[in-house]
Amino acid sequence: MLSPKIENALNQQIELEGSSSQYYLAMASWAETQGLNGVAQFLFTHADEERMHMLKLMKFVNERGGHGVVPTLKAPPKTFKSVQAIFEQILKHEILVSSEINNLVEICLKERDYTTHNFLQWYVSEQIEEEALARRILDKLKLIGGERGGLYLFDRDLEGMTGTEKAADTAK
Ligand code: OFO
Repeated sequence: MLSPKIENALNQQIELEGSSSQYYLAMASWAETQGLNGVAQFLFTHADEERMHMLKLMKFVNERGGHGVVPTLKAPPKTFKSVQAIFEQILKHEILVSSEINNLVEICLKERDYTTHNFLQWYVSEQIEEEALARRILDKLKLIGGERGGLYLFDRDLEGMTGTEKAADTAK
């Protein structure tokens, strides 16, 4: 059984994962309007992954006798400055998510909730991957430096990928 404190903290994380999903969805849609189909596809997939992160938490909360609440989300931005700006925001956002996961882990230890602590380890590993992927993509974009031909190839590289792992391989 979850303590009210842990239930509340997990519901806050549900909200954060839900807003990550909306955020990436907004980026994906903008990228598609710019003809950046590879970037768009990558971000649409990423948005789905964030929704899965939210659902996984929701199911866990319900299984443990709590109530996973569907969050009210703020509207994400509609437009973005550039592809590089998008990936800079993604890295910043993922660093924030990692720090929230770490806070959650700490609360679990303080409350001696080892079951939730164990469950959260999946998120701890996932955050390492997400931050590393954003950094690798950003490094590539910095190398390209806004050059159109480079951006075209970068976009083509991302096209056809369906998950962060595949993307991580190509972004190396
Ligand atoms: Fe859910 O990992 Fe990104 O935000």
